[in-house]
Amino acid sequence: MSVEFFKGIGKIPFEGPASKNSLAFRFYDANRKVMGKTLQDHLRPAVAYWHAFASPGADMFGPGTFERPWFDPAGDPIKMAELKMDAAFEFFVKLGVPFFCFHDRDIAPEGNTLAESNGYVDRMSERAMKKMEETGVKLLWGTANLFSHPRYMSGASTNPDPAVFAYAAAQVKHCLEVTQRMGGGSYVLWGGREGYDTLLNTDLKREYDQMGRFMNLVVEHKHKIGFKGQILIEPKPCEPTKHQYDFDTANVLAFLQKYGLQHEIKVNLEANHATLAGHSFQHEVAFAVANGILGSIDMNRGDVMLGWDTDQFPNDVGEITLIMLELLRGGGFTTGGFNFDAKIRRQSIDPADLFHAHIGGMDTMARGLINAAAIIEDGTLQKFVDERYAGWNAGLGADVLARKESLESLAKRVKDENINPKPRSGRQEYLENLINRFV
Ligand code: XUL
Ligand code: CO
Repeated sequence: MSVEFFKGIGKIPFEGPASKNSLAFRFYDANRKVMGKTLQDHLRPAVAYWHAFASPGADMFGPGTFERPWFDPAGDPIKMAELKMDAAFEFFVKLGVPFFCFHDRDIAPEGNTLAESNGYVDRMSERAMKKMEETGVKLLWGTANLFSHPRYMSGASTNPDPAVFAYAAAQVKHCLEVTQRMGGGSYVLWGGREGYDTLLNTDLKREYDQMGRFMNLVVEHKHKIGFKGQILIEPKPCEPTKHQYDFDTANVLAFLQKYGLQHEIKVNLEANHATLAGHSFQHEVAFAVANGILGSIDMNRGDVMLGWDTDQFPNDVGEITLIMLELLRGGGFTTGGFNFDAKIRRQSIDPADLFHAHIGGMDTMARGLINAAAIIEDGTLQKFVDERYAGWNAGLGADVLARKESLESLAKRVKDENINPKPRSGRQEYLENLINRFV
């Protein structure tokens, strides 16, 4: 029996909207059915091991503020990793969350050689698998940390030194295999340092080609070992580098097409990465859905007054309603889900703060999903959009799409059929009011 870390906190119940209990769900009723599927199956929420358990609460001006027994600097690194894992699974079970996500370096310490590090990861993943079996908690996705160690300071696959490329390849090979053993639904590649700080020392073309080669190697290995999960790239425009190559979904799509990977790799979007790229979160989800490459979503939010990746828990029901609308229109998740890539604030030092953060996030997502389903069931919004584009379904519009027209024939039709279009209102304010009826 492991030591209880979250003392005094039991299993988080669902108590309904009227509840004033801060340690209860008000909207996330896991088994409630919405459009034929339970909330849990729609949302597939996951806890991010790194923010919740590996991060000490440090920022660039000061050290960690979170007192966790596994941060004891005098402790044996493996014992500390075990303690951390016990607390993590205690948290997953008490929260009632079906999934978690991890980096190799979150669950196990780094050794002196890659072989030693891999050994630690194997040992800790075996412990995790036992706990997964006991608790029923599953792995949404795994990923390798290719950005913390100084060897990766100039990038992993995009490093000027091919030895770093090789090291990263070996690390990903192992983490992909561990993710497969653990039954992970996806494998994520976030290009944390795949970019540049200055073009003065950077051969951009070479680096892009290196990354294309790397991703092809990952996909080849996935097929070789028979991993059935989805490979995902996580776009982010900057931070830690000045410019990251996987800038946004449009950029990643172009990259995938250039290197022949458009049918192999999808995206893991993140709310705060979308806003850092100058897009709304909704734009990124809509763009990924429209292009058939939405894989999974890292759920968080930024702060409109701050220009960096604050990774806060979502709490804006209006915004999340629109995200859920795009998701439902796209048919929902298959192997993906909503991973809370979000951290509690540096001042949130009580273990209960971790519960409040996730409860709030899950409630916000549940409300958003219920609202979005009501908007879809109401049908007014879709009817408006359908009518707006109805001209493309038959006649002139259909002829253009069927390649029956040229510039010449269109010029002739405009003249012969007396075509003289009249502007029609986009009715933005009416539609905004319509949405607010459901929020
Ligand atoms: C960093 C970030 C990462 C990835 C996984 O901004 O989002 O945590 O999700 O490496
Ligand atoms: Co992320």
